[in-house]
Amino acid sequence: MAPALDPARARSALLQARLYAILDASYAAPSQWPTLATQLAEGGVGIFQLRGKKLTKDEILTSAKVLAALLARRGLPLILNDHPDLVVPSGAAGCHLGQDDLGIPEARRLLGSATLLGLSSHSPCQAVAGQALGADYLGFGPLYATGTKPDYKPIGPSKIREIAGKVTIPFFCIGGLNPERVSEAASLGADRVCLVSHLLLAPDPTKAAREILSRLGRNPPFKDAEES
Ligand code: 3NM
Repeated sequence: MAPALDPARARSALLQARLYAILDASYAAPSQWPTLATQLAEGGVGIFQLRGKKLTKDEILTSAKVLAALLARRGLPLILNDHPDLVVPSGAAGCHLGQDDLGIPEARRLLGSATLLGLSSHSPCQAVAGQALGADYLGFGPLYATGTKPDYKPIGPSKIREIAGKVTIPFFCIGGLNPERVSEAASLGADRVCLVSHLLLAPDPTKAAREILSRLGRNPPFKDAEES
């Protein structure tokens, strides 16, 4: 197995990342993931997640090994959606857990302090709780209705102001984002976003990633924006 990304490097990449892409099997077959990951990394995506809700463990492990090694060469972390048991065998940098998955403290006990643990949060209250439990980063959404996670009620972009004032770990706004909505989210204090369908279905993924990053601009965090 190719050497995994050094944990300190993975953590520093997380802190620098402003655009998070999820390689989701609902939009792109696993055979397309290496090409997509390369194109998106060229466009400035700073962290990736592998999400294959209908894939078998073996299929996830096989794809994760390839992606983790490909991304490690660029100094970028791969996070697995769920499957904490596959983090070490695949060489991934961590895993992303939902509110109903294994808890953050249990995953931490299993994987140790060097592994990146992300948590989906669907309200400012869940975000604060996730930080207190020791998550390294949060997903915050869905901001808007999305066919990628259709059973979740959108929380609306105005909640960004609330979470930005309450959590200090990185949080990635997610759900139904496109360039216009990223501009709106940025104006409300979002400085990190996570996208699935917009990036995976783009005719030119590199260009699409660059455009999203340009929409994030150099907005200061909400606290500073309020002070100025
Ligand atoms: N998690 P798209 S929303 C995977 O709110 C996921 O926790 C969400 O996909 C959350 O960019 C979401 O295609 C789907 O809308 C985001």
